[in-house]
Amino acid sequence: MKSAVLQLAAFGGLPLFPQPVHVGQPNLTDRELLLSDLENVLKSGHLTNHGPRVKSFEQAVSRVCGAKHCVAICNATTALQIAARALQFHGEVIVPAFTFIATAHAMEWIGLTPVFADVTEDTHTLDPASVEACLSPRTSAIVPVHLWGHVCDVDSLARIADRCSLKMLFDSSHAFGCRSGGKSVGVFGDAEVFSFHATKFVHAVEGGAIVTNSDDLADRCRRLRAFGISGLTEVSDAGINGKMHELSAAAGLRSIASLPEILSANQRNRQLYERVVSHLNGIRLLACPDGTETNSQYVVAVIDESHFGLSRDQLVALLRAEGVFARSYFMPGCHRSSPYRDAAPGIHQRVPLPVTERLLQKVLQLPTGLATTAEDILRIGGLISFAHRNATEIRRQYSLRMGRTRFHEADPSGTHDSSLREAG
Ligand code: T4K
Repeated sequence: MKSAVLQLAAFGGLPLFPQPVHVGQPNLTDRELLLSDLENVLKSGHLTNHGPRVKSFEQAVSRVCGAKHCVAICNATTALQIAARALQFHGEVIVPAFTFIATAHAMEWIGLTPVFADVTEDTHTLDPASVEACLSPRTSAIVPVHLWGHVCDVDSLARIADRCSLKMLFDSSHAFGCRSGGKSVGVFGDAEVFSFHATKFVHAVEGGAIVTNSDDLADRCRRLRAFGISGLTEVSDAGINGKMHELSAAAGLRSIASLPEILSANQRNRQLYERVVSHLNGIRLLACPDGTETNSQYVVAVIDESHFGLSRDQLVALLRAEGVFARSYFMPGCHRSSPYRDAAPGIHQRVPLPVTERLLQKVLQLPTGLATTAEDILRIGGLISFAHRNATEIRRQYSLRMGRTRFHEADPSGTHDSSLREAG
């Protein structure tokens, strides 16, 4: 552990983690079993197009969600597009400004107009009052996001959707295995979309799924994911190729089988982080909303610079130099990203987004998952604590270097100054 500020890697010392630790390191279990599953797929000769593993994967996802249908898709971005098409979204779609850019881009890419609503400070999920303020005669749908695996205020959003006859499609990319009011994520709204990307809680290397209780909607999604083909010689829709392949499904099945193990590692990590930072002024971990259960796949810290002594960006830069690749999702914010920031005023943003603006400056994510050990967390906690105790001197060293900081040589961001810019 460091005993002097000049031992920090940012100022020339050796990194505490020569082997970097990342947010989003894939959860991998039972490597031998996975390899033998993949080998069996190859031996079978059935590599894609509605094979047996995809069907088993769909059944396994439906079981976890307690939902009638799962339509496996190649990734969540395409799944959002297929579901939005199947639900006949048109005109404007209300999405949170504080989310990964894919939520908005998925809508924009199919000719819809994302309109950005604000989120609440306590949950980081859509603020129903801000959704109300975004409504217009052109609004056809709401796409809330269960950000960080924290379930949205589903009931309030459903009341708005019912009253205004709007469709509701949840972007549940972060929320596989989460629950609210005794129900699993997957049964809310018209449909929910999951991501099974390698960085997710449970993953299929790349993958996504649309989950719904509607027979009609599931049929439409199945058709749209495979070119709109509805029979041997019949094409009934302008579909796309959104199929998941058998190797992905086999990896996804293996990952779902390990869900309890991954969940308990995430919960243990979350508790350990709480222990190592809870006594520090100016940093707190975001808590799961009351009445909900989270998969804890993200450990989200909120920095109050005036009490912590360093800004979020200064702390992230310091951690990264040490080989702790904390993230500052979702800088710079969807509304500040192209093409939305370049559009005429009032197209994508017609309400103030004060909470999103604040969160963009003070939220960071810390490594967790199976690859993060208890020892890692104790050392990361020690670093954060050291940074807090020595904040004045660290700020002085930063200003002497005028924002130039030494980064870990394996820094994947390639960002070599302390004002980190991350689109996610
Ligand atoms: N909606 C929401 C709310 C989402 O968060 C996402 C995706 C989507 C929709 C769309 O889902 P997909 O179409 O992808 O299924 C990552 C993921 O690529 C992205 O899936 C995820 N959200 C987003 C929050 O995080 P980046 O730009 O941060 O990826 P990258 O490559 O920087 O990876 C993050 C970290 O993970 C790296 O620092 C290293 C580690 N990593 C990553 C990969 C891919 C590994 O250790 N190994 C790996 O193989 O977007």
